[in-house]
Amino acid sequence: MKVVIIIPTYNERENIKNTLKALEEVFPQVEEKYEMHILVVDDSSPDGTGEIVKELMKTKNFVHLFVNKEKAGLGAAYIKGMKYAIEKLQADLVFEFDADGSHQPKYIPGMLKEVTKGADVVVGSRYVPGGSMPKDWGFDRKLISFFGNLMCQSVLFTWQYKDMTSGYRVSKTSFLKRIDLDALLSKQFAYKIHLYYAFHKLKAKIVEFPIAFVDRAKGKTKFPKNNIIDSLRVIFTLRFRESKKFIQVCIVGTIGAIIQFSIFNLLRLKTAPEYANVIAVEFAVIANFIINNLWTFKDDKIAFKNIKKLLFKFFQFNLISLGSISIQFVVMKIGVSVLGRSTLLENGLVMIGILIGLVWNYTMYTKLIWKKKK
Ligand SMILES: Nc1nc2c(ncn2[C@@H]2O[C@H](COP(=O)(O)OP(=O)(O)OP(=O)(O)O)[C@@H](O)[C@H]2O)c(=O)[nH]1
Ligand SMILES: [Mg+2]
Repeated sequence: MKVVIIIPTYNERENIKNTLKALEEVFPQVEEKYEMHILVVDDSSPDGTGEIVKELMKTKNFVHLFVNKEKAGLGAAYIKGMKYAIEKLQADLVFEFDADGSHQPKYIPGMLKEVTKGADVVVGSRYVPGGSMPKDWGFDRKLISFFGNLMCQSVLFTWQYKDMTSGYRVSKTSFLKRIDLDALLSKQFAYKIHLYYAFHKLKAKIVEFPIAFVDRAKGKTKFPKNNIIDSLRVIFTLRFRESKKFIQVCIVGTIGAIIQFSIFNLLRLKTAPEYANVIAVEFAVIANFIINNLWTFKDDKIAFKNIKKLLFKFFQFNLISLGSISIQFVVMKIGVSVLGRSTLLENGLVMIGILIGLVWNYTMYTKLIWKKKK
């Protein structure tokens, strides 16, 4: 199996030689089935990092170089490197690995062993037992890292992962090929968060492997100042994408309620109010079904031509709506009998009923009516 260690560089003249040497030294400890290669992605570093790599390539045929014309960001460099590793080097696995000495090569054999045991992605983690942060890092940088991870976990609901902002990772290219790398939301550091989430969505087996992250050996940081804002943008955009359908279902529900009120008021003077309301409810249900079909779930739309299927789904939709009404009935019944009666309380119970009803509707719509085709 071919393993390509991707190393992005920008002005790492003082580090690159040592980094490549240290990597080469651990290669003999790697299981024999892994064929190790290194790909440096250099953004035409003015300090001549690329020239040093070219010199080394004369004697080391496992070292490769990809040169970018200009500095385009950490994410951009890794994405280019991944594509090159997949298309030109036919890599089965790629490492994301920094040039500055922060990522210690001694973990590579262990991380690959996890792949042998069945992992699709192995993340070098600072927040699992055995992992650690640089001792000489200031309180502020540690705090930023800690809260960055906390934000990822709480906004994306990914509590099972402890270090979503780690830069040290090995992943199977079979998974990378299924991800649109050009569509990752950031070309900076935050691409890491998006990529981690993309692996999670693909149900990749992700293992966090404890690492001691150490401070950069030499040279200056390239960590851009807008990184925090950029990472927050990525996290919240991912969350919004996930919640989009739920928000749409809420909007459609509100439209339904407006329709129900309007029809009810049109009919109530001509018919008994209980009948007027039943007719009004059914109008709202029909409208909700049509709008959800054309808008919320347009990707999984039930074709209007397919009358039999449409009628069947509409029948199911009615049952689901009935379920929602029943939930609201039960909430009110139990609420009042346990807590007693008052205007505020009963309105609160209506609110709770609506919320539970919404979750019920959303779940049934996605799992039953507009189930994703595999
Ligand atoms: N090709 C390329 N490499 C980059 C770019 N930005 C950073 N790098 C490299 O990516 C790796 C990580 O960048 P660092 O500056 O170390 O970022 P950091 O690890 O978050 O911060 P420090 O270690 O404190 O400096 C290093 O090997 C950099 O040389 C870029 O725009 N293009
Ligand atoms: Mg670094």
